[in-house]
Amino acid sequence: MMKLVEQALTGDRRALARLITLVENNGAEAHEALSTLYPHTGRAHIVGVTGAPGTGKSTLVNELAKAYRAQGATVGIVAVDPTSPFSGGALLGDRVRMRDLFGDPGVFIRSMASRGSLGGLARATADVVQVLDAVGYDVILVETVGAGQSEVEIARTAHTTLVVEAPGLGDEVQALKAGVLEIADILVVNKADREGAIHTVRALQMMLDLGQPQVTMHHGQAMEVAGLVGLADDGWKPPICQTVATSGQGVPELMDCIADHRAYLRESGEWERRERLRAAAQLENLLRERLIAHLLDQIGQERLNEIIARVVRREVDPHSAVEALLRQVDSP
Ligand SMILES: Nc1nc2c(ncn2[C@@H]2O[C@H](COP(=O)(O)OP(=O)(O)O)[C@@H](O)[C@H]2O)c(=O)[nH]1
Ligand SMILES: [Mg+2]
Repeated sequence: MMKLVEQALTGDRRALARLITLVENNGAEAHEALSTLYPHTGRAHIVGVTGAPGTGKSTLVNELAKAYRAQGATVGIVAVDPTSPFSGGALLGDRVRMRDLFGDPGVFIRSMASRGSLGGLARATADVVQVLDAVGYDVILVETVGAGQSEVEIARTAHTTLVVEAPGLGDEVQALKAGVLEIADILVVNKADREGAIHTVRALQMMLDLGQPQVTMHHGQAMEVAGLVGLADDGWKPPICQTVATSGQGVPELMDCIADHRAYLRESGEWERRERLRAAAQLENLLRERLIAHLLDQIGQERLNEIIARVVRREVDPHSAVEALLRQVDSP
């Protein structure tokens, strides 16, 4: 295993792929590998790309990757979208389009297998991003499908989050409904070649103007752990970029926005704040996973089933049931 880590650190792609599989599976060896890799992390710019299915996220990620390559940067891609072309759900046309990336040694693409639990997926995604960061990818693009809380969870892995919208998907602003707008650092109206794109831009603009105080407050995921780190005096207003991912139009401007955001993060101290948030969220996630496993282990399935049945029979309420279970176990 340590050999695998060494090989991956020297740029061996096959070793890297095997290492990532190991890390995804989350055993004792995975933890050892991650702890060896950890001192090498912290250099990559992690960019989340989220939005409703069909808005063009994968196409855009593909274009961004090509543009970064043209600048000489290496790119890691993590696709958490099960319908992503990167994860095998592609139409033939998409596959053909992705081929230019697949042959490039400066690009590494990984799609995440679906996990049992949301927490498991967030954990695995964070770990895989960490591996790619450690082995030296300059930019890591993380594609997630925008559907609410799960994106907020996974977006915490990113320094910069793009929320992608597209006109003509039935709703004017899909992310609004899913509640992912507040995590946007940059809003992208893709499919700008389509009719109605300007309406989507206007709707978003209005949202930003109306909701500025709230957007400012949550943007950067500050709400959930406000007690820990405090709210940033946030000087960033999410720009709205229009793109045509299929032709690459607007991608250079989007790249500029991403670079501006990175510079802003660095200059404002927001980079460190987000690193802190990220570490806090990751620790919380891991603690939760471990504590629950530990508790369930001590309580035992039989006792748990018994108390569930009593709750169902209204012999005990859920709060008291938890009290009773916790009284029964040692603290870890
Ligand atoms: N007209 C147009 N179609 C696009 C654009 N970007 C992506 N598409 C198409 O939209 C469909 C969904 O794209 P995809 O990248 O898979 O979306 P995802 O589900 O958000 O990852 C594909 O058929 C793309 O070719 C665009 O800018 N304009
Ligand atoms: Mg996709």
